[in-house]
Amino acid sequence: MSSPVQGRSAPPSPTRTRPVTLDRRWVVLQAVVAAGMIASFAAVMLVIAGEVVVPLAVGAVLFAVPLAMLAVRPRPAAVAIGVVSTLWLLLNIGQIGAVLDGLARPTATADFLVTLAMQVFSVAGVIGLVGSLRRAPGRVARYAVATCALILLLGAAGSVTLALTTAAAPVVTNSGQEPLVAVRDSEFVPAELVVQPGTTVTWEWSGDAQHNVVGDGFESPLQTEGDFTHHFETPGRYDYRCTLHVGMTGTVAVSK
Ligand SMILES: [Cu+2]
Repeated sequence: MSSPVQGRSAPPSPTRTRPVTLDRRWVVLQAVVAAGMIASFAAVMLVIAGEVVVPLAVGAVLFAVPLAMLAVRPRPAAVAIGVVSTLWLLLNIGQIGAVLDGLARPTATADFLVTLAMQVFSVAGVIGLVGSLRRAPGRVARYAVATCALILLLGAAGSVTLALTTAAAPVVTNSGQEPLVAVRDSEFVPAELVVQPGTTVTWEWSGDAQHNVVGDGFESPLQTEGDFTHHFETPGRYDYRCTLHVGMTGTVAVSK
């Protein structure tokens, strides 16, 4: 309010200062960012990895603390969310291969969407950091929230459409030839292999990065080359994954 001081003896401020409080819309943006990042981390652990991933759990806590503080101390909390977003984005530059990998496969909807969501929210968090520090006009924050929503909606719609219209991932049955899975950079090809009981499956490393093959009852070393075999006797679905790369998963289906 710019109304004159009423009935107070304190002298008016000699210079016009920026408002002390932060525009509510920046608070909303940072709340969306923190909640979005926590939801993305949770989705990776619950849906994709199926276990607690320590760096993601730590990240979730780092966003949850300032999120809880937003109502009490809006500006420091908004700044903190922006700082965590910035750190996460910087860390991600080192993982750019995995990020691009996730974005390059829009038909793997869950993996694609969490990867997209984490990029979108963390960039929004950096915008929120700058906006909160400079106490920029709130409408910028509102545009940022709207842009996040738009990108994620388009991403979800595009991914689901592509997944529905594209043929399912190739399923290879061992009809005589040796069942082989290529371990490439952040994917197993074929991702689903159907074999008969009593088959030995061979994984052959052909990427540049380190990967492993970890399933229920079998585990390869982390390596960049060579191969690994496992004998499948009992019918069932054997999901496996690389523990280094979120979303790098495969299945051996043993059926008669
Ligand atoms: Cu890997």
